[in-house]
Amino acid sequence: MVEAKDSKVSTGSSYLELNRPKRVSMILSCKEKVGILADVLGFFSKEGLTLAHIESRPSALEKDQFDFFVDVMQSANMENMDSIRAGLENICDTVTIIGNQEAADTPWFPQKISDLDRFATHTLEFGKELKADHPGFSDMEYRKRRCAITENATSYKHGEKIPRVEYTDVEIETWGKVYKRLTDLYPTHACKEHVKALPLLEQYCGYGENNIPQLQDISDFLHSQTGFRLRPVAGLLSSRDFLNGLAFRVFHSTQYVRHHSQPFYTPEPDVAHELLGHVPLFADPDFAAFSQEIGLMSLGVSDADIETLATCYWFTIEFGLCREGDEIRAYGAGLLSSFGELEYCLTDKPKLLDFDPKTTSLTKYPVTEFQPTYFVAESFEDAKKKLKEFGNSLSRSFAVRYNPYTECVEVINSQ
Ligand code: HBI
Ligand code: NLE
Ligand code: FE
Repeated sequence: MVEAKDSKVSTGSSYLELNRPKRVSMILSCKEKVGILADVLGFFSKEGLTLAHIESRPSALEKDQFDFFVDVMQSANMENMDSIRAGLENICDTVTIIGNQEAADTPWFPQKISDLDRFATHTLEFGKELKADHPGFSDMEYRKRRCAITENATSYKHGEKIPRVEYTDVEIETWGKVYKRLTDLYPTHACKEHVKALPLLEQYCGYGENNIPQLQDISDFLHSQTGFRLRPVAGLLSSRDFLNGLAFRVFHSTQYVRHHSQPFYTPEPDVAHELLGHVPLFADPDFAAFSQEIGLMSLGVSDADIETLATCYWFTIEFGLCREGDEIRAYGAGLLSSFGELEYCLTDKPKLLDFDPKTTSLTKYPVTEFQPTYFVAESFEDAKKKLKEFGNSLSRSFAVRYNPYTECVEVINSQ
């Protein structure tokens, strides 16, 4: 297991290791089958690839399956990695290329759930993108109230109860308007997982037009359904911190309410966005797994890869559409919390494309207005599969897996 230091992850490489020829590591997961090792070795030989190391271990994840850890010497024959991967996929069940040994400059990442406490004071100033007349910017009384609420978040530590907020009449009225308009739209616009979860949230967590539910009650409920938990956050986190939290099935949630003058749309997350947009979906097992997958992929990757994953996050968890029989429905939280955009997204105004991480991750998007383009997923299961495959192309010199018993991330490499 790799030991995390403050800013870098030590990969334990010695001077000699750093100077040895470059290698590419992979994990080949296979079902027990006579002759499979010979098939794998035959493939490398046919491709003219030299192995520097091979070992097999029983898979920690799948029964009756085992993993070959292979280090291949870097050579000209490795130029077409896609065809090498495809060839290996004909032989093995899953192929994870865990990057080359050069990528030693791994940014720090949380390895245990309480490491998330370090993000508490890292929030970014949102405002650059906001017009100066945005009410969340210029209404001083509103800003003061928000500061009072966000104090809960900056001092919060993992394992504590999330402090309850006593909301004002104005805040409850704003929430009520949003709640009413959205719940009218959900039966025709929201995906089935959302429609299924809302009555449970009304029953167990105090969801309703006249009550703003409390984060702790929701966190307890989600934990009982999918293991997801909420953590209060003072505002926007960096994409890296925010995505890293998802690896632990932790969702950072704001607790303040949007400005009363614009209930139909706000560019910033607020409690209505988190509780009506995100929370119902985290109660669904497939969606929870999909979200955690993006989180796990974000641990220790380069800034460029974080951008790529943040874009995938944006077009799925935040603004995703999905197919349901002949219909298209919204599952993205940014849509499910804005009655303006929820109506708009299913008109013929925006452009709809099929979700495909490769193209999706290259698409630019505005953050303070309705989206011009949405991506449509076949299902959460399918989106997860596509994303996982795509994740193999990101540069990282190790793989990770989450251990739910210890609530720790385990680092897997060939050492
Ligand atoms: N921070 N608190 C918070 N809430 C979000 O929804 C959020 C964030 N930081 C980044 C982010 N969302 C995304 O847009 C992606 O960059 C991951
Ligand atoms: N536009 C959304 C809303 O109005 O609820 C919030 C999006 C946050 C990224
Ligand atoms: Fe969001």
